[in-house]
Amino acid sequence: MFTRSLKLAPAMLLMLIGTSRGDESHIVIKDFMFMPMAMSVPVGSTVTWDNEDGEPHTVVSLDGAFRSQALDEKDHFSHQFNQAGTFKYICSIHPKMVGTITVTAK
Ligand SMILES: [Cu+2]
Repeated sequence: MFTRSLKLAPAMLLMLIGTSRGDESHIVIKDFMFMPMAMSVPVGSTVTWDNEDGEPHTVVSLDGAFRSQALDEKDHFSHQFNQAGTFKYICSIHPKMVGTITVTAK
């Protein structure tokens, strides 16, 4: 029994790290794409978009929940999601760039 709990300890530690990282998620903008295009986060999470592209992009929610300024290369934009739901967004400069954030109740 004792040996088994020792083996479980590292796995539990990884789970704790995974949980704390879950409160802040990153989406990379590169090659005219949001990566990942679809992301699911728990209520209260902050999502940060990092523009790693050599082009300006924006992050604009279709229902008006959030809207960034034009992000130059290395700029970023964050939004905290305090309501459950599905939030579709686009880059207003390149409307073919689309993404979805699904916010799940805790
Ligand atoms: Cu764009």
